Amino acid sequence: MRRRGASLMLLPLLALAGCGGIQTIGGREGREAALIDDLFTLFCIVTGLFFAAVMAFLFAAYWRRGGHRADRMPDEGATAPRDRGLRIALFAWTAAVIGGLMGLAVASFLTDRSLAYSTAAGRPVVSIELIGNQWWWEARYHFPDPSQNFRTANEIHLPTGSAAMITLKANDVIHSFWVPNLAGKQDLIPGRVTDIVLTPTKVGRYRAQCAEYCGLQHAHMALDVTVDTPADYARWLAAQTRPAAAPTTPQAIAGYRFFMTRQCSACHAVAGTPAGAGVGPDLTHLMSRRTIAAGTLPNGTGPLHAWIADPQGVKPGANMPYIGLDADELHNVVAYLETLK
Ligand code: HEC
Ligand SMILES: [Cu+2]
Repeated sequence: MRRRGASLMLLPLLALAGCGGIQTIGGREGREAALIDDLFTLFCIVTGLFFAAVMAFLFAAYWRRGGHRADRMPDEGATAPRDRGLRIALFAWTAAVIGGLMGLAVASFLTDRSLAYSTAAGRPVVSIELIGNQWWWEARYHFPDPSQNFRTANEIHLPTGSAAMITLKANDVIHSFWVPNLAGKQDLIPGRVTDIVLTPTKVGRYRAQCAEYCGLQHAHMALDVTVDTPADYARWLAAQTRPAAAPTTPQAIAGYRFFMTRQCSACHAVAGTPAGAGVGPDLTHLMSRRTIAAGTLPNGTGPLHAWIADPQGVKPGANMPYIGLDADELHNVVAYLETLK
């Protein structure tokens, strides 16, 4: 029994172990997340106080009745003089409950206004169209000068201190965009356009997860979110806007030929080449991403071989088919992909 008690006491610690890190509720690395976190704290304090008061009254009543001697009937004559005090206490309690609930309602309303304010007045500097697909994310960066627009996949970069307007669309089924460290959730609904504003305040790397069950590989639909200083962000933008450099080694050139003449270019785009399809992720700057297949594998030579040799083995059900390259073709294609810096 002592042992059981000790392990029970460890439970809350275990629950707390989930706090902190790149994907955590209660994170305060964005203006919106901090607003929601403040509201949550207020709710915990107010409801906690009421809970404590109810428990205190309960124990006081039990104690006054004489504890376990519940069979002792109350003496009606003896309690009568206390009625007045009891009535006042009941009125006070009712007033406190109404006041508490109204306070929480007003606080929720103000937080909501504040979140909406960031949409209206934040004058978003960054404009991203994020499209949910089974089971990967397409990101389209939009600029006042459309010649600077570019696409990437399964990752976004944001600068600190600016509001980013994320426009959300779904290509197939409902998905949900959720970077808990930065803001609340927003659904992506086929045929509708929704949006959410993120105003990151702290440089770092965060993980977004599709938060609406969307089929077989729902759990492997992550988005890598990097918050940069404005200078780093500008550097990243400049690199992303450039088209892909032409391959130079014989192996990479052979891989390029395979890519452009076989199935790959029917589904993928590489800016600056004839490949312009949008069925799968844009690969123009594939090697600048930390993961492939929406967070399923880390990016690198080995995982790329594994993925292209057998995408269905890595992510069963994914919309990239088994192609059946021979060993040379596989090495060549990966050599080409590795030039896409
Ligand atoms: C029928 C369409 C289709 C074909 C053909 C296809 N792909 Fe894909 N590819 C996809 C889809 C869809 C994904 C995203 C899968 C996911 O993450 O669920 C993908 C993902 C990838 C990724 C990971 C990209 C990232 O950022 O996560 C790479 C690399 C890739 N494909 C390379 C290739 C190569 C090389 C070929 C040719 C040998 C090829 N693909 C053929 C549809 C296709
Ligand atoms: Cu999804």
